[in-house]
Amino acid sequence: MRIDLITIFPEFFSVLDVSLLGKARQAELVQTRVHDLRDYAAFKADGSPDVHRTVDDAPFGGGAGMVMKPDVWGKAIDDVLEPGGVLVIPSPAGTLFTQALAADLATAPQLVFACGRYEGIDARVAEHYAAAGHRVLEVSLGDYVLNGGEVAAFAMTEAVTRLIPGFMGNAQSIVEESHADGLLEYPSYTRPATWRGHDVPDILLSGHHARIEEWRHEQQLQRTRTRRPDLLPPEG
Ligand code: 6GU
Repeated sequence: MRIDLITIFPEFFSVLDVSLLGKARQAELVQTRVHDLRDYAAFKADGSPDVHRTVDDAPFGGGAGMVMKPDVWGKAIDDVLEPGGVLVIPSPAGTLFTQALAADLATAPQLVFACGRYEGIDARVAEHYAAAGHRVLEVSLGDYVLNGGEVAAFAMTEAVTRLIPGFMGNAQSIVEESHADGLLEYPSYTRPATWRGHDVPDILLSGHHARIEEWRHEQQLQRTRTRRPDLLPPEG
């Protein structure tokens, strides 16, 4: 898989080297490339030089903040988006990013993350690449606001790349982890069996594997009921 990240803050993605992603890159399962959006802002839409390398402008219709220019984004995306590539636009106004979407994106040949500031990229950019036959997704991490798409793109990159077959050492840990089965993960314990007066639940020391599995499933349900009832099917 190839992942392209387009941003006005390319330094942001230097952490790609030190995260888990480093292993996948060594194994050549994923190739990441970071592009500076301002490299595509050397000329204005009319072809004249832009010494300021402007990437945004005031919104039509008025209002607060600035909107990122479609001509600059168009040049950048034209340069990196390949046939079959998925264009992902992180946005607090997008649909929710889920484990199911991460698993879906893990099978794509290319992901291009267009990281804009939170006021957004001119809406015609998404429209244009969808009309050109690309899969275009505007995706949000959750119900809170970040300054820009970079942190969100990084989170999505990590969620997707760890699902690429061959990336994780232990495939079973993917099957068992939170959200894979729609429930939160059960609590985990290791030695010592007593720590600062807190004991590990007896059942885990019993050696009864079937009962341990049953207990863990009950813990998953209990946790999900109290912490994330929205994940459970409606009662009745
Ligand atoms: Cl994808 N972008 C921004 N700017 N804020 C967010 C987000 C994305 N997801 C949650 N908050």
